Amino acid sequence: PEASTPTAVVSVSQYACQRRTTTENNNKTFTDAFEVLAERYELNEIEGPCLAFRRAASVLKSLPWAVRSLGATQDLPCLGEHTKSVMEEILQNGRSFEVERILSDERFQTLKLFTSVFGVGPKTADKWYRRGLRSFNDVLADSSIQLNRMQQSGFLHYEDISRAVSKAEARALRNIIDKAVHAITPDAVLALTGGFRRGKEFGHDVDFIVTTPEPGEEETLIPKVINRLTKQGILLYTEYQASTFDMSKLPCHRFEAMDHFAKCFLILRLEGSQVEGGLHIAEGDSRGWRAVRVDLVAPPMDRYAFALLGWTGSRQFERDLRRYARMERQMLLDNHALYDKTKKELLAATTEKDIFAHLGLEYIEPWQRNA
Ligand code: DCP
Ligand code: MG
Repeated sequence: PEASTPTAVVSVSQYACQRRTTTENNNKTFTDAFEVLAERYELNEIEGPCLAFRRAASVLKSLPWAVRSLGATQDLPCLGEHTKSVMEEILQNGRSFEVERILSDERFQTLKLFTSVFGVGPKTADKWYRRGLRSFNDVLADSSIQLNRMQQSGFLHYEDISRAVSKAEARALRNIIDKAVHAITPDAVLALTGGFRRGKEFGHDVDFIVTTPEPGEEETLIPKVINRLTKQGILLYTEYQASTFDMSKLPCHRFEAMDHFAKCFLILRLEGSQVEGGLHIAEGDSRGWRAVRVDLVAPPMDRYAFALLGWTGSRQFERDLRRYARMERQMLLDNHALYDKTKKELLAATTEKDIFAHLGLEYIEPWQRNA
């Protein structure tokens, strides 16, 4: 027989949008450690190493096998010196001392605690920390701190919002939003997006895209939905942002964290009776309802595919789609549009598949985008 059959080497792309990543993670010990390191750099506003650890975690998440030795990683992209030394430590000791040091660091712990409140970002958290505040009680007892409306509801509903939302709860919310938008416009389109569209069992919120075929009508859709939810008495918090989208200003050249579509950040009251199998709440909680974070985005219909692709995530998948478009295709992609810099034109798309095709990428299903 042949002395040796060459092992099929399927190379792993450096771009998450060329990998298929399901919710099954075979390398959780490594990726959890990388996430802590990335967060530490993020909180210290050191972007390069933060991104490097996020990319490395994303590569390992895409593997259908568990890494058992450093040698097994030699053909993988995006694993640098620092990353490999952390992996080596974990392979040898089952844990990383650097990660443990970060997790026991007072500043890290406090910033993580403060940013876990809805409406509190890294800047505010750091300001509170530098003031000597270390706990929620410290913050709430400090009379010189003026919490904004978002932070007030963040503290008010802290227990509920920091508890994961289940798939059944997401489905119940879909029914509520579906009834609302269709009562307003019978031909409205509603899509569940974010982590739940990727097949996740739990999420920190529930994300929806709503639109209508009538151009311009999508801009009034969210205020009308808000109105209806208010009348139903289930709106606990709302932050509405009107559309600042302007087709003539495309393409946007720099990466923008947020798009310009009309949107709202809500906290809704979800009744247990509406959730199949019941609410995902603490044992002994007998209120019969819980607060849930919901985001609604309303792009115009001709921007729907771009908005859907942009809001489905994951964040790393989105980052790499944009990076791939820019680096490999001389194109600019964001939640609004795809621009071909060579042809100097905007490319049309009615489905996500159209966008992947424009980019010359194989289509990746939503549940394969958990990069
Ligand atoms: N998104 C993005 N950049 C942002 C905010 C959002 O690309 N600054 C996209 C990618 C996210 C999606 O929107 O996947 C929804 O945002 P979420 O924060 O709700 O993230 P997920 O739904 O993916 O996860 P979770 O389960 O935490 O809600
Ligand atoms: Mg989400």
